Amino acid sequence: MKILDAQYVKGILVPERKDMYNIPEICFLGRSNVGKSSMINTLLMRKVARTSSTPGATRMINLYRVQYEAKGSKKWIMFSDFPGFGYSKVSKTTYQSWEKLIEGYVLENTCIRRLIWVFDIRRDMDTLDKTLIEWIEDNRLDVSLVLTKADKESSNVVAKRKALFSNYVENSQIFVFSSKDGTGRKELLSHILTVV
Ligand SMILES: Nc1nc2c(ncn2[C@@H]2O[C@H](COP(=O)(O)OP(=O)(O)OP(=O)(O)O)[C@@H](O)[C@H]2O)c(=O)[nH]1
Ligand SMILES: [Mg+2]
Repeated sequence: MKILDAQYVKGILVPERKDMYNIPEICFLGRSNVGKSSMINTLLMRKVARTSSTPGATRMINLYRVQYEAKGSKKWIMFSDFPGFGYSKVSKTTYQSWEKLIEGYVLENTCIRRLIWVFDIRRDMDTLDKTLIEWIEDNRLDVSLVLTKADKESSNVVAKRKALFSNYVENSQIFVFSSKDGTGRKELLSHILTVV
């Protein structure tokens, strides 16, 4: 998969008609500050998404239209960067509005091909994550897990963490990634290509 172009389309703050672009879409979701926006930039090899060391950087669902070349033909795909959840400094009202936004967006959008659920490889799942697993299973959504910030752990620990996470989710593929050194970039892009 060769990325030819990537453009910011818009930020979505309130639920609206979701299928207006009518191209396959991949959503990046997960806890605040895990590295969702960085992952998009690394995958696209362009700094299109805003990142920050302070949690709560992404405050809307930001859409990026991506043109790529595969098997000699040019195609379009949408990457959507979600606000992170579980960040305590965001007010309860704001957080609830994000939850509603994300839930409505995901459940009503027929273009979504896969959720990419991004984890910090060093963190364990907690009750909030487990609630999300239930929601994903109840709604029969297709999800793949990506353990990012792998550069922060030794390869031994990375392998152990990957094995541990495979216990939490059945029927989901797990990938290891680093936005810092590009680990797993090719694998994740190829995976995305197989699901669109
Ligand atoms: N070492 C390392 N740092 C990373 C990696 N990915 C992201 N970071 C750092 O983690 C911080 C958060 O990254 P973001 O990409 O903004 O995270 P996010 O999940 O989009 O955060 P929110 O939008 O606030 O939910 C930044 O300081 C990044 O530089 C990685 O793979 N390795
Ligand atoms: Mg972000």
